Amino acid sequence: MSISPLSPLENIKTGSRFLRGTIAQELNNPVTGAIPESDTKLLKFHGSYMQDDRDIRDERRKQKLEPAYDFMVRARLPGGVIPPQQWLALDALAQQYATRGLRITTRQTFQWHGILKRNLRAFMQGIHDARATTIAACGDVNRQVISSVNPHLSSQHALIQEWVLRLSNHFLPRTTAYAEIWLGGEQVGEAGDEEPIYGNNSAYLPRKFKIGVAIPPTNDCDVFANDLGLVAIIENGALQGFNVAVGGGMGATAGDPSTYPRLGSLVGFVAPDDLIAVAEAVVTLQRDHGNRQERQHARLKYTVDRLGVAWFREQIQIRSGRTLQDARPYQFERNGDRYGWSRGEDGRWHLGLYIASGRLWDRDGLRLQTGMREIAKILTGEFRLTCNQNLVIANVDDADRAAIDALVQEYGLDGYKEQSGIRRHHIACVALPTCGLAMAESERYAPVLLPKLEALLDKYGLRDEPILLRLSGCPNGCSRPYLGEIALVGRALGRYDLRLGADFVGERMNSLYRENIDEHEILGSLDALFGDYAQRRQPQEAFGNFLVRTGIV
Ligand code: SRM
Ligand code: SF4
Repeated sequence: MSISPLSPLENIKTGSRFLRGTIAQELNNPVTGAIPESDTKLLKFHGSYMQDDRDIRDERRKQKLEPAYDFMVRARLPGGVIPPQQWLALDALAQQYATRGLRITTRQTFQWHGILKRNLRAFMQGIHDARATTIAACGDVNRQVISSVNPHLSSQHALIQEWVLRLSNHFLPRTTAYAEIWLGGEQVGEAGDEEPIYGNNSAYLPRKFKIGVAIPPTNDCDVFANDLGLVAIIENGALQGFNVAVGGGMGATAGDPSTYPRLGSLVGFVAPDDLIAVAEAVVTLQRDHGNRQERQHARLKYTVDRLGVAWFREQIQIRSGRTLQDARPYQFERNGDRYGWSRGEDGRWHLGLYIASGRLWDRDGLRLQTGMREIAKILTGEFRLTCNQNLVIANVDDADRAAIDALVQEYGLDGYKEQSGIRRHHIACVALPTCGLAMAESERYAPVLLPKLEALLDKYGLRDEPILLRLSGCPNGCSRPYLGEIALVGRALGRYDLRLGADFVGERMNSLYRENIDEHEILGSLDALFGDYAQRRQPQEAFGNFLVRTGIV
């Protein structure tokens, strides 16, 4: 029997001397704005992607110029918590080095776009000085751990954030390459490096790995879209532990039916004290059994499907030395974010703000980035980014609310007050012009599409109806489109798959309704369906549930 060769990236990793490659030398090469391809793969583990401006790619090719290379950087901000001083520092970096403001991602952290190679080191040093990091924000490792933000009300939320931090820290790579390359760390080389979790051959994981923690009744982080999903079980106001789900993931490759989105499978319940051991068992099982030959089949979801959920459950117990109890009952009531002011158990206040596709910049007559800076200057609490690309100004003293409200209004951050239900519940991935994988517009299409959808909803008196809309520029699924009640998944410029019928709580995926259609057909299909929904829906019935109950999807 012939054994398939390892994917080329496996060799790049194992030959990288714990993620060094030749990144340090190539940053100093003034001849090109790029770095070699093998280094671009390793750079991801350091939290950065090489990109080029796709709007001007053809023009530069005609002029025989190299593409307009620059770098996207993603921070690691577990649970999306940002103290005001840190906000100011991260914002200052955006002003000095980035071209597109601050971008809140669907995994509640910041991305910066457009950083030039010659500035990359100073940028990373700036992130470090702001007491943040970018290590393992991307790459074949455990990435940013996400968690529920809404409502940020109880002492249990604060406790769960401590677990988020513990998980995040536990799975950080231990390589000293990051300090060496970016922070002027001692050039000690890899001799002393060890990776107790990821393996001492520098192979790290077969593919990216994601952990999410949801706090019922809100599934605002789409917990079942994560490789390891944890549902916090709180009884009588106290955290009992976590239900554990394995094998979630959204990505699919266009035209390859052997790839698919999958929701995590519940395998049991674990008490807090056993959480790290169980999580480590899941990560190392994937390290040892994940597919290292074909990257399109390398995520944990394929490992779980190949070896079976029962086998995987058993192996978690053997490896961790812990017994998984039966999953505990819980109920999700909603997805999406809560906007406006809410009051926590301790009497402090939280203000949820809507940020269109997470982009905070001063443009088109808006001064969102400046407004947030002014708020950061007076805030005594902290900021929390949400997994729906929005943010919460959290832990605000009663006495400070009026000043914050005034700034929110002055800088046009009060959009949440008037938005339609579908706008308040939409997510759009970045896509063009920065994403190298985009096949269609997404973030830039949202402001064009939304008014047209709103006009249709108005026709049927559905403007305030909360409907989960997800736009993605390709099937990779960065906006978790397979969990949208309505989703558009880009296939080519101006053409999308229309998917319909997920539930409102992130527990049922949608189905393909029309393939590869243009805007005219999208609006035509939805016009008819909205009309039907307005007429035949049951009281309180969500759009996705209506479509499934009536057999439309
Ligand atoms: Fe993503 C790749 C943006 C969340 C699945 N994602 C990319 C890249 C880096 C493109 C690339 O590889 O060259 C995109 C950079 C665009 C840009 O210009 O900034 C990109 N992904 C994003 C963000 C910024 C979307 C957003 O609009 O907010 C999100 C950043 C998250 C973060 O802060 O860590 C983002 N990506 C997601 C999610 C959602 C989630 O995790 O909850 C998914 C689906 C869940 C999952 O992982 O299964 C997701 N991104 C992918 C995939 C498909 C993975 C797969 O298993 O097939 C790719 C492509 C890949 O890995 O090969 C990808
Ligand atoms: Fe890029 Fe596709 Fe992700 Fe959108 S879904 S950001 S187009 S990789």
